[in-house]
Amino acid sequence: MTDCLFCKIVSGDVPAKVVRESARTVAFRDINPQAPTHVLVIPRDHHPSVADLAAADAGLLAEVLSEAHQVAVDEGVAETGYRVVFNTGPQAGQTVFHVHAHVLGGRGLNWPPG
Ligand code: DGP
Repeated sequence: MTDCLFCKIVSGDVPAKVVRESARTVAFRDINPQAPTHVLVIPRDHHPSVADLAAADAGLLAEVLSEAHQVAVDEGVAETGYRVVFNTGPQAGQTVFHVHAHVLGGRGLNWPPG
């Protein structure tokens, strides 16, 4: 999609601090980190939300989750604990409508989230 911020990160038109890539996914640091580790994992293909991705390509969703875990391993937070979050829809705080998994770690994380 020409009008999508994260599609522009995939294409390289918008710069990002990429930490990990696969044939079908890209992982990059969040511009406004909420924890010492805050990385976003996205599919290269455009899907607006995790619900859309689950319906269109469950295998790609599984790959996004696998990459999220590998990010946690690479960042050294897999042992202590980390959180994977898909904000889905405006009331949940989704602001970018290209599905992304937030990988958060490196500090204690409260529950329930705000
Ligand atoms: P969400 O609110 O769940 O849709 O998360 C969107 C995230 O995207 C938010 O944590 C901030 C991040 N973000 C927004 N614009 C940019 C950008 O241009 N670059 C990077 N790296 N992250 C961005």
